[in-house]
Amino acid sequence: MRYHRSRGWEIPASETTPESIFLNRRAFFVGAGAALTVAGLLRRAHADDADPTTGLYPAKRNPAYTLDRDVTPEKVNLHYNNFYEFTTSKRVDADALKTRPWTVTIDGLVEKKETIDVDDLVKAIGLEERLYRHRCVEAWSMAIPWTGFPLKALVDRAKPLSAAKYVRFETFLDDSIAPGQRQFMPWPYIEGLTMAEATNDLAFIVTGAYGKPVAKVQGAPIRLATPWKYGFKSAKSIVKISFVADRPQTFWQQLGPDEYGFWANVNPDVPHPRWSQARETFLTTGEQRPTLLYNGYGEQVAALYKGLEKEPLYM
Ligand SMILES: Nc1nc2c(c(=O)[nH]1)N[C@H]1C(S)=C(S)[C@@H](COP(=O)(O)O)O[C@H]1N2
Ligand SMILES: [Mo]
Repeated sequence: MRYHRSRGWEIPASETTPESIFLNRRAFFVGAGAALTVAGLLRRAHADDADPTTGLYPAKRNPAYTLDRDVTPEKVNLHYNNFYEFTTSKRVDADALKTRPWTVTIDGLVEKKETIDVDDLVKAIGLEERLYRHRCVEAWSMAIPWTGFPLKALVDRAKPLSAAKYVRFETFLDDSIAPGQRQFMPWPYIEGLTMAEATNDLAFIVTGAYGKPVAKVQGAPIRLATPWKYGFKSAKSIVKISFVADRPQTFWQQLGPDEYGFWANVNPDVPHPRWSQARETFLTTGEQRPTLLYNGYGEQVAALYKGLEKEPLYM
């Protein structure tokens, strides 16, 4: 975002419509073969070593989470991603990521430290589907049917000690499969939330999307979704969740301390130092809309920030 200004997101909004995304792909010019190719791409994006949870999808949709726009087509979502471990381009190839077996370590200031297989975690907590908006700090947005469970369920399971003030998320580190990690950046990718944020009902651990296990480019097998914050908060392919006393130093803060902060709550009135946040471009249609405070989720989360007005809450 700071370091690769000339990449995909800087192309004009008119070029970020799905049509141009796909028309640019040679696969779409091969006539009758095109449908097969798309099916192949989708299959490849999901194929992996045995995932014993596939039978849990699609999960029951939680009707409490509604959208003011159409869901972004899956094909668009799978071909316009941010996953710097692999590339700074929006066309991510994460096939080399081996997502089974996959364990998540839960540690730090908790009663119950554990390293648990992601499938055991899913089976223990259970799954639901939620429709969430997603607003990238680059001013584009999507709407996604995520499957997963409230982060609060994981917090409750870990039984944090009173000294735990923050939850810290860490993405895998393996530069033999992730070429981006051979670039000079502050790996591994770290993100963080306060305990109050982590236990807010909206904070969601994602293991699926579009009614099936989440794809590699989307951060398989387990990622975060915090829809009132800019998208970079939602760390992908998580291997460790730590309960800590001090505010974590995040990946983006380390890369660009003047541009990316800890809180990163969506606010149309607080511009990024290099561009406005007043509007957003919806990726499906290229339609522009006014950005909403807390990405429209203020009713659920505004109270979290009472008394913190002096903090840079929107960066
Ligand atoms: N580990 C990791 N997590 C990440 C990123 C990343 O580069 N690496 N990019 C972030 C950004 S900037 C966004 S907008 C979302 C993108 O999620 P999506 O590709 O599924 O839309 O993932 C976030 N999580
Ligand atoms: Mo983003």
